[in-house]
Amino acid sequence: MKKSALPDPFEEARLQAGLGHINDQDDPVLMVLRHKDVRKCAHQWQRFQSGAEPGRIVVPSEVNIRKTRQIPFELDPPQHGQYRAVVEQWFKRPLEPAYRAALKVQIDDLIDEVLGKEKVEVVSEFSLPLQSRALTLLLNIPYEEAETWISWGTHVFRSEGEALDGDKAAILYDYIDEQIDQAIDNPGEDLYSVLLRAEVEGKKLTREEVKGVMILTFAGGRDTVINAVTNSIAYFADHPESLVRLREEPEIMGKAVEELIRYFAPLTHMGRVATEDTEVCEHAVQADSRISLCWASANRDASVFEKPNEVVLDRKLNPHLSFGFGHHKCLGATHTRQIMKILLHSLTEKVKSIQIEDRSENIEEWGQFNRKVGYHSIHVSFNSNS
Ligand code: EMZ
Repeated sequence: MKKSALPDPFEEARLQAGLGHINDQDDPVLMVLRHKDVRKCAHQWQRFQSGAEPGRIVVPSEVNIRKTRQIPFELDPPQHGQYRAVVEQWFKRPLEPAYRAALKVQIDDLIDEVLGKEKVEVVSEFSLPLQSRALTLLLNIPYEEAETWISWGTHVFRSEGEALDGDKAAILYDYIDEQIDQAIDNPGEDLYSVLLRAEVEGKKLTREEVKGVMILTFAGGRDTVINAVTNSIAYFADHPESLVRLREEPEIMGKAVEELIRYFAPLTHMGRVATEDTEVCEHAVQADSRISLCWASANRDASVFEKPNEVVLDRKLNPHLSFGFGHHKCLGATHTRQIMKILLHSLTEKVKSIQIEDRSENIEEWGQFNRKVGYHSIHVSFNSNS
């Protein structure tokens, strides 16, 4: 197995029971592992809700570090749809030609920058700046603001060796509060101002609700995008032939993006809270207990994907669940797909090969499962095409 591979730790449990067990801060989680069951539970929002206590559907639970409800992610229908409608169009802007052109300039510049260096640490010097600079486009605010976010490191709620970090979270909350104040004093065309003007059922969003959307925008697309970008670099370093293939067959770029996102599954799983006594895979689930929908496991389900553990760049049918499933499908998916598409294009245009010097893997521990999700750090050199 190549070193850039992400092994599937769930296979045996998925085949045997279809379930896994985690004790997360004394609030256990029953992991749902099969593609079919994950989709079914995602659909049953009345039985498995998202609108529980803020932070509780995230695994590891964030109930101890935040009170603000993330919107629309921690709401159920019908409120979910009403709030989602406020931001849906905004999050589709990455499809606009001008947005894509601006993103291409950012990514090209970054690649030129790393090509000029002898050695690069991908997570901190490539993926994090890429994610943060791209976020200025999504928020429609000045490019320079990215420097502040880069200084926060890869995860806003976690720090090295610590699953949850309340002090770090406070930096984000204070920052968002300040930004909201500025947008109130000086409204513009940025996401804060758009949210402050928005209405649901004829009523303006409260400050807490605006904050809830902004926290989600910052937190949800951070380590996930960073993992997707870092894993892509590691993958192309180990598979120079794939870079050559994409250069020669640019028409498969869209499929390749979906396949890498399936294979990487940057977010392992997402929780739900049972509203009644029920069962999953013939296993009893008590009211008010937690389950998780394991996207990473579903993506390797051999009853759905042929050769699930291989990256098949032009995979035809690819109903992967990396962006979730059902009405909660990831709001940032359009933005992420554009980042990945442009990244692959720019790499094929500018980079001949990538050499890895050393890497430190990021292994998540979920009960009996250890899952590699990406890297803490990875030192490489980029070699130019020209
Ligand atoms: C939450 C979550 C959203 C959570 C789609 O995922 O992402 C996590 O990284 C955050 O910690 O708060 O935003």
